[in-house]
Amino acid sequence: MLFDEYPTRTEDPLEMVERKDPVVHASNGSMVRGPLGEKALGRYRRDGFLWFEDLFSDSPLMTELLEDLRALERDTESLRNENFVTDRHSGALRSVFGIHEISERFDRLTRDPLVLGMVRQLLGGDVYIHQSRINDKAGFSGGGFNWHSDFETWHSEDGMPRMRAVSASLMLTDNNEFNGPLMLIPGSHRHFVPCQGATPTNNWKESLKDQRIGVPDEQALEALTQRRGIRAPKGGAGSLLLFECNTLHASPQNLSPWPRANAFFVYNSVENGMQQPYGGTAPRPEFLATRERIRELDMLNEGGTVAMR
Ligand code: 6CS
Ligand code: FE
Repeated sequence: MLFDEYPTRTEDPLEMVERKDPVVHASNGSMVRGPLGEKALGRYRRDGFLWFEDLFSDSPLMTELLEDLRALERDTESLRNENFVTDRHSGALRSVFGIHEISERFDRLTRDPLVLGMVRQLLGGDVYIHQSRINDKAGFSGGGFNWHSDFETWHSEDGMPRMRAVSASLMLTDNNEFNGPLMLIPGSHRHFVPCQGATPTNNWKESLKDQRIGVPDEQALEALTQRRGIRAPKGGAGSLLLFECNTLHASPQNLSPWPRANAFFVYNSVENGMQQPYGGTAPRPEFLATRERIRELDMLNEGGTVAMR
C-alpha cells in the first residue's frame, strides 16, 4: 500500500498531525466561482463550517421533505433493510442511508444550484454524492452521536484518499439547545486526530448505532475545544449547514419532547474517489460509501434554487 498520510486505528496511540490538504480547493490552480464571497470562504477556512440560518425556511418543500421522512418512519417493511438503522433502545428510526435514491425530492435537492454551486466552489470542481442520509431523533428518546471526524472513518473504512469532501446538512425540523443539536469544534478540521484501536469486521453495524471505534481521545478533544470552544448552530427547519469532512462533531441525546431530524448530503470531488480502505478492512456497502455508482452532478435549474420554488 502507498504511504498513508493519515494513519489511524492503530494499536498504540498516535499524536495529532496537521492537515495536509487545502480547506478550499482549486481546480487546476484557480478558484472555482460560485455563490460564496471571500468573507464566507474565509470563515469556512477558519472554522471548517458555514451556517445559513433559515435559508430555505419559507419554502413549501420543507413540509414535503418532512412528509417523506414521516412516511419512512411508518414503513415497517423498510425498517428491516440494512440502510435503515434503528435506535438501540426505542427501536425507532435513527438513520436512513441513501435517501437520494429513495426519495425524488431529496434527489432533486442534491442538484440544487445554490447548494451545488457552493459545494463546487469549496471542492474545486465537479462532485458526486459519496453518502446521503437522514439522522432522526425522536422526542424524549432519540440517541446521540459520539465525537468523530467523518473523514477519519471514510479514510480508514472506505478508502477516501484526501480531505476533499463536504457535508451539506439541511435541518428538517427545528434544531435548538434541547433537542440534540449538532455540535462542532471550530478549527478542528485543520488537524487530523488519529484514533486508537483496530477496526473490527463489519464495524459499521455497531458504529452506526453507537460509535466507539474512531472516537478521538479526551485529551485531544480537550486541547481542541480549549482553543475555540464548541458551537451548536440553532435555527428552524430549512436552515443549512455546510461542514468540512474533517471537522470534529457530535450530538447529544434528545431529551426534549421535540423531534429533531437533519438530512445530510455528502459531496465528494470526482478526483477523490474511493481506494481500498486504508485501515485494511473490507469495503463497506455502497449505501455507506459510493464506489461503483459515481454520477457527476449537474445543476437542476441553473442560477435559481429548487428549494425556493
Ligand atoms: O460511518 C459513517 O459513514 C458515518 N457515521 C457517522 C457517525 N457520521 C458520518 C457518517 O454518516
Ligand atoms: Fe458524522
